[in-house]
Amino acid sequence: MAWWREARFGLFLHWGLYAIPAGEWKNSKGHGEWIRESAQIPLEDYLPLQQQFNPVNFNAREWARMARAAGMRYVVITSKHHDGFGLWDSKVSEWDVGGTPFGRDILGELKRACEAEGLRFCTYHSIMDWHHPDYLPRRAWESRSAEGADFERFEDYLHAQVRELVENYRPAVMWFDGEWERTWNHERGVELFRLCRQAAPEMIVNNRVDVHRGGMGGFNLSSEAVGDFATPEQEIPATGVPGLDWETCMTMNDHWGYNALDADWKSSTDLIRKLCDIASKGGNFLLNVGPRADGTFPPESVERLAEIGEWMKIRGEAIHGTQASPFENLAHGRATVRGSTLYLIGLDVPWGGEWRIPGLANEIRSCRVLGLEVAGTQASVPFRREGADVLLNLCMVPTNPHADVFRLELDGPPRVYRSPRIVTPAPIFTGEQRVELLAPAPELEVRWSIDGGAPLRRGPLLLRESATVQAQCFLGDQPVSGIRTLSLERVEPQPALPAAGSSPGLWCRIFQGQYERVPDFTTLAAAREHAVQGFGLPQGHSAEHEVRQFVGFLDVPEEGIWEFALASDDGSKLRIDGELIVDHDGLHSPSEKRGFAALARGPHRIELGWFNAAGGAELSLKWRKAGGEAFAPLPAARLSH
Ligand code: H79
Repeated sequence: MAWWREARFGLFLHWGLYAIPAGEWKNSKGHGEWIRESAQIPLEDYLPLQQQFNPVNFNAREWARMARAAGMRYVVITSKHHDGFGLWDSKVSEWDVGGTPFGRDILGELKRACEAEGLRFCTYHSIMDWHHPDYLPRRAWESRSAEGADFERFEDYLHAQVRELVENYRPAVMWFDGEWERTWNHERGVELFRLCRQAAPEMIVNNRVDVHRGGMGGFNLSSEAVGDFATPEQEIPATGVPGLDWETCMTMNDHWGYNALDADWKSSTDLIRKLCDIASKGGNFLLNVGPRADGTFPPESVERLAEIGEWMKIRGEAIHGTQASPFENLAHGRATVRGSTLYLIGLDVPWGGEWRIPGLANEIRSCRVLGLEVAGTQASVPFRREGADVLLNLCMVPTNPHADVFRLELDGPPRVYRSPRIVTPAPIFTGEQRVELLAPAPELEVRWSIDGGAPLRRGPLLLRESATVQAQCFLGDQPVSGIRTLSLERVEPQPALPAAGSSPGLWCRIFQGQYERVPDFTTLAAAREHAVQGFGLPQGHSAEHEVRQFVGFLDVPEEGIWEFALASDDGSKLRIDGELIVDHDGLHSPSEKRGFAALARGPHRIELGWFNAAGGAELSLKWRKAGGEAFAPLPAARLSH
């Protein structure tokens, strides 16, 4: 991963037959690379595009030069998108550029151009394939019958194409997508991942090779998931995840494939700031261009790449090879680090005033603005200290309309005073609760308050009532960190019921219907109902448009706070004694939510609602004593109805 982490910035290319209609089909507009699906184009109407594909102005060297000049370090091109069309002449397919009037090896030309420009060449390869006769499921609106289709045969084809790509082009990254349909599963993902590792051990593979990527957020939810990096799409995560590699992919306007009418372009400033934001969180930015049918980039994309490049030429050192910001809370900008160099990237800094950098323990050897030279030497920025904070004096005028970068040379890697951690087993408690206050560095002392005043009290904290705890780190008598706040609520345990059910297991009611939320069961008639052993779905269950309600009693073995982990695809809701404990409602791919309940020893009413709109189906409920070790399924012996 070393080169990939260093690179930080890459070019995504969505190019294929869909560039020809350029977003319009008959009287409908607003399409992109999904046009076959979004305009519901039967295969026979889409096939003729192959004979129209003739991008005579395609010049791979120009593309690679533009990427290089923008400060990008790698290029990911669609070897095959969901329409199944290949940008190389595949031995196992006729549905590729080999069968077009153009006939040239697009991937090969781009690969050589990338090498000439010092860029890594990478491929995007869709698992979902709307062209291959063996791919399943068929679109609902397709006229082609699914009879005789054999997904395993499709899988062989997929493997053969991936092997070909590796043999012919040795991509540095294999970027899979289209993995969310019910035919794809973890086992198939693992097999494809292994094939990639064997064929090219150095090749990086994204997490969409496997299922469970957690929707557009893109982070894996299962510890068994394979894949080398997470793939948030069209979004930047709120924070980075230490130790986890990730890459945000994003469009410059609102389409990946070329759409001639899409004028909703992000400004260069916006794109540059997004790159800074991503780098400050330790991620990569894969920025998309959808080339036109003639083989050229849209002028708006060309212009943006050039403007980003202008900025990167002088300030790229704050992006390439850097690591995430050490700050918890830096107002007015972003930060990145390389060794003992700290980059502060101003986004809305108080020009003419001072920029407060919170809790920086290092000695600062120098502070300069990149690109600001006075009489041939880099201009120094005056600064002063106030307690543990550093105040940069912004007496100069900005040098750049997008973002100015301040480079601070420190006496070593940045040491930043972060606020203390407030640790309790749960946000609720019964009786009394000891609260742990952990300092992030040994030389710091934590002080606290529970009355809304300044955190001045020292020593252990024992709560007997609900309170909002505030905690701050002190160095000697100096407060040096931000204040951490956590509200803790004292609750009475929910009393147990006089009796549990008389039969073992739960009562499960099954409903049919198209829902986007867990429905109100009181007004619904069940299609079927029967007793089940516990919460979950039957083995291999994949019914779509289905709703289930589980009702019964849970016999709680000891009084206290219990934590419940509810995993589902799609939404689910857990109620205990009528109270909503976990709200995991709405359309989503497999993910988990947790909640707490204060329960007395003995039986409690438990109710779980779940629905699946379409695609994969999943449901599991686990629990543990708050602060306890591992989650475990609710024991069948404790369930009744
Ligand atoms: O290639 C570009 C798009 O064509 C493709 N990915 C980028 C890189 C793309 N395909 N689909 N989408 C984007 C949106 C699809 C979203 C969903 Fe889902 C698929 C919603 C439900 C199934 C994402 C995956 C959220 C849950 C599973």
